[in-house]
Amino acid sequence: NGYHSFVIWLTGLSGSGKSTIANALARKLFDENIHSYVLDGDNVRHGLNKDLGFSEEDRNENIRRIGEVAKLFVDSGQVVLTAFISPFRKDREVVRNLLEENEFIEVYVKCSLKSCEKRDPKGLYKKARKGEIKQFTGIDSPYEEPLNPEIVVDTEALSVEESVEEIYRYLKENHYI
Ligand code: GGZ
Repeated sequence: NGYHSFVIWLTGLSGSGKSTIANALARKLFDENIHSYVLDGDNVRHGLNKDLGFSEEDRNENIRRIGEVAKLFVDSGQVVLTAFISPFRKDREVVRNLLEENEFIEVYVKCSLKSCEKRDPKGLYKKARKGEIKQFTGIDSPYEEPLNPEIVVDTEALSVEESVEEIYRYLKENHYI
């Protein structure tokens, strides 16, 4: 293949659109003959990281392991798309530092707490507000916005397709693909 592999690291609140965008981007890349793999809560938190919860320590370890896995993917020549809240700046920096400078593309999937809470696709915010889920990001656990992400997609303003297009354009313009 004619490209070097890389990690697209999506970060943002629950309900911001990370997994949806990652999966739509994977489909678009596939259509361009670029094979990628999406890592998200569904395939990581139920398997490799099923021993971890949502305390700050466990989130640190969750992201550390995902970073190591992403690095293995890159070493094997795969493009990897990750969709985790990854709320702590220092954890995202740890992953960035594991990889080469041009291998880590941080995408802030930006959506206000208010809108995420309004979307509430799984009813988790409602449960968190009632105290049925503790340490929920945005409610009683922090989210640290990226200060210098490669890309910001504002999912309150953009459709899924438009967000995907933004990321795709970045990849083209910067000769990743
Ligand atoms: C945040 C939680 C929590 C708590 C369960 N806080 O919207 P979802 O449901 O499908 O995605 C969320 C997912 C977050 O897991 P991550 O591995 O991405 O988190 S982190 O990067 O912070 O380690 C949400 C669900 O798990 N979920 N409890 N307390 N999200």
